[in-house]
Amino acid sequence: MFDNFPLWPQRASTMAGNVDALYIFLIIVCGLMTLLVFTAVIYFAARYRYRQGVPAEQIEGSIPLEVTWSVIPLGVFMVIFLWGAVVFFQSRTPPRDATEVYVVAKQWMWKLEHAEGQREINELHVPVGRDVKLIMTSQDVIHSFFVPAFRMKQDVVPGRYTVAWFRATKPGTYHLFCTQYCGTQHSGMIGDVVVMEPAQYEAWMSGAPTGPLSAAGEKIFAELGCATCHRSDGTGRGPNLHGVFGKPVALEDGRTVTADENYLRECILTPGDKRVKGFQPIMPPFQGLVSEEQVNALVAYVKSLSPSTQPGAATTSAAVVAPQASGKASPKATEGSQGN
Ligand SMILES: [Cu+2]
Repeated sequence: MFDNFPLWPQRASTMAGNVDALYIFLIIVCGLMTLLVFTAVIYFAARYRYRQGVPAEQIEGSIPLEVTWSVIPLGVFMVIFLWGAVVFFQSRTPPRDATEVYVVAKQWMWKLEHAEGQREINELHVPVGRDVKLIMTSQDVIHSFFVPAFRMKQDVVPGRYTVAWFRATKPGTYHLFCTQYCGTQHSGMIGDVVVMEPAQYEAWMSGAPTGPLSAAGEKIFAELGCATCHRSDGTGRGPNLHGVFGKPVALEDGRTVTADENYLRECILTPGDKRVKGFQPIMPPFQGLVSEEQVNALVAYVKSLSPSTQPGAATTSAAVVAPQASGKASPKATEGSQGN
């Protein structure tokens, strides 16, 4: 009956059912309350209407009644709060072993880079049944990554990473929207998320002759001369980056931060802001000198140096140098001439 009149978008991720259940609960609670209020309005309007010759009657308050209509809504609101918090934390906490895709938004397109090296525009291919973590940033204004079938939406903000994740449950092609007004052709900033069977996905993956993103990062790392100071034996003028990702870092100003994607990004672009304790402020800021794609590759490379958080990533990135990196990333500096 409702085949041509769907009330909901397709449910194609593990979060979709949870979000819908909460939403249906909210609709039922709101519906019942509306019914209750209007019934009471009509009943009281009739019961206490003005009647000729009948004097108005003074009605005193009732403590039990007031406690009842305070405690019951409190309980209902606490259920909404707790349920909402659980769904929120689920949707905001990417599983640790998720496949990673870097997203760069710009007016008016989506650029997607798989950690394995594949690059796409306005199309994202993912396997069914695997967790996918999106590490997103924008080249210009605020955009927002919205896949209704996954019940997933996250703003994409210039100057920092935001993170989202999903696990697709049904093969198919789903709409990707930009859902933050971002200029003239905002409505055209759309794309497809293509969910494939694992075997199909493997075939698609092997179709493109590219190396992993971390290998592209390793090449940029060498080209910018980063390796001169960030030595793996710990004797360099910069911190040794092996095993750093995901760990707490003590800063010169006394604070301690976690070395997540955003911290690595900040350290590349504005290294003076959160300088590691015990190191001199000698690293130049790379703000404006490297593209968002290059920053993503560098971050992926540094992450690959911490094998415990990135199972499998370190082995693939160690030796290979991605052939596509030289085209996209074109820093002129040679090793040793810059970046100390
Ligand atoms: Cu946009």
